[in-house]
Amino acid sequence: MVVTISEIDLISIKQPLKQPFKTSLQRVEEREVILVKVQSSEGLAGYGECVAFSTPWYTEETVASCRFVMENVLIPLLKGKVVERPEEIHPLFSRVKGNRMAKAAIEMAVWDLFAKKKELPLWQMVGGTREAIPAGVVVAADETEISEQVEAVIEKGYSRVKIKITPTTNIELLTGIVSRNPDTLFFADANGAFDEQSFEQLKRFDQIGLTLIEQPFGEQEWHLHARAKREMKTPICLDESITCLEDVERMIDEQAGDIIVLKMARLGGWSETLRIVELCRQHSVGMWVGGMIEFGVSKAHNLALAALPGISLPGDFSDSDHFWRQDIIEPEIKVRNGKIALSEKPGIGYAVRY
Ligand code: OSB
Ligand code: MG
Repeated sequence: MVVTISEIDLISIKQPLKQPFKTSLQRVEEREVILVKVQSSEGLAGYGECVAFSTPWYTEETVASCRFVMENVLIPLLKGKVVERPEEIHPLFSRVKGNRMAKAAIEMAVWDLFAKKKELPLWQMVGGTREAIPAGVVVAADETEISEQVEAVIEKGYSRVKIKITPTTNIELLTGIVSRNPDTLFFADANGAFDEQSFEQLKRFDQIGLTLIEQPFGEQEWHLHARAKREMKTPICLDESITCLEDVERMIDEQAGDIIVLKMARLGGWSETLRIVELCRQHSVGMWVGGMIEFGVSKAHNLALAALPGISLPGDFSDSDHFWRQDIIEPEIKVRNGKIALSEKPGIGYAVRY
């Protein structure tokens, strides 16, 4: 199978969120992403979505840095190339240092393009076996709003709810929420808000019955994560710390965590992510697919990833209308009975409108 890459377009997408996304790191009210459209000489189009934020509060890359690197470095490397397998993009881009989010957006568009060329749903092309993906939602609100928002999402059918925590989170409030909802899985995400001084505060979360605690410490705090894994019974899950295969190897070697969050954007795209999934399967490391407050193109790639065997926990998969008045895909993503059905159409399986 041969694909000649003829056109690569970058399209800016900007929308206000329906309600502010509040974490200890940042308050997000408006979201800007770059939609990537890669076309082949025969007129097929593959899509990726660059999910860096406008400022470097979550990862080092930004919308502006990604646009610069894509326009000036990555697109010139790829344009006009004859590609036989989507796996060729990762080594082609490896001469460029870092900039994984920029690379991922283009690389993922090429994977979509190949799936369309093969007339296969992307989830089938990568070896997915599941037909419906369990949904999960994030409540990122002020403490006064959390109880009400959790009840509202459970009412909507979500059976996995992620709550943002800090060293000053009201434990009694959280304990009440978890114990009132015994059929719901609760994840707690700290986005690195704890440190050595607040270690004892973290331990208070061990008694609540959480499914996992996500990224309690900073991304390079391997020792503290290993200490948390030793001293606590709640599984420790790494998100920000995991940027490549070597980070996962380190987590395993240093026993610094039990579970990882897969974010293809941060990992540089499909190739690296599939290597990581394989490694985690071999070492029985739990995995789930994380969100980035993204639009439907990124979500569609993530749904395809979540279809793989070994992705053991529900990811950040909410309805299109959770964040957006209007998503950029058709049909929009809809949670039914706590699950999202995978599309049977080729590629990411959704039409893109922008
Ligand atoms: O830490 O998981 C995170 C959103 C933006 C940046 C970081 C994170 C998040 C989320 C996922 O919590 C929200 C979602 O897209 O469903
Ligand atoms: Mg996280």
